[in-house]
Amino acid sequence: MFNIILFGPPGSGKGTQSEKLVEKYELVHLSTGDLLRKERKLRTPLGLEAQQFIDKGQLVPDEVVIGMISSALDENPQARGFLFDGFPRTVAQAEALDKLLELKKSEIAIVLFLEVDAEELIKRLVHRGKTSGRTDDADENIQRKRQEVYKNETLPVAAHYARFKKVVTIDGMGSIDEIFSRLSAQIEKKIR
Ligand code: B4P
Repeated sequence: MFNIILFGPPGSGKGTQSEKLVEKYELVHLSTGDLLRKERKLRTPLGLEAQQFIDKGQLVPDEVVIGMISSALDENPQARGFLFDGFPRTVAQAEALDKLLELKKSEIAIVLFLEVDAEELIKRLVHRGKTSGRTDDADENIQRKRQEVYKNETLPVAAHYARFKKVVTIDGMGSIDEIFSRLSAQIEKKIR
């Protein structure tokens, strides 16, 4: 299996680039943000609980997202590999993921870290908020809170994988196609 983590702050383009990468490399796309929004739409107890955190710009509790990822891995036994988008977002999630993959005799091959200027992130999210209908996009204060949560809780995940020399930093400024080429070039170096 070839497993990738697409890492970066909220609005860095993880969802946008993931859609293109999973198609090109035939990977299973696992986005915890998408999975949580699906639960909310179905009004499941998990979805309703998660929404309270998402609306405040906070992270959903680790046990909820780890459980979701564990089930998704089991549901795709034939996968050639997984692209993790927006997960792991805490060191506890990263450690849980490493263990789940180890049980499947696999591991993370590469962590692609999208770097984008702080003001550009807010600009993109404000823009997305005009059409997405997402409650966490609606308000600039919530977006600033999400960037703060990212720095405090999510950034240490990069340090976790840097210890294993798995992190590659990618310039996330520019057109969607330019960034896609940069990501693809790094993946191809790893595949060969
Ligand atoms: P996510 O759904 O993961 O979303 P995101 O971080 O907001 O955005 P992403 O980086 O994917 O940006 P996108 O491509 O859309 O998280 C939502 C919430 O769910 C979290 O805040 C949290 O509460 C919860 N959650 C999710 N996973 C969790 C976990 N593991 N643990 C705990 N809680 C969790 O791009 C953004 C915008 O920019 C789009 O409008 C796009 O069109 C635009 N864009 C993209 N690339 C561009 C480019 N190159 N130039 C200009 N615009 C661009």
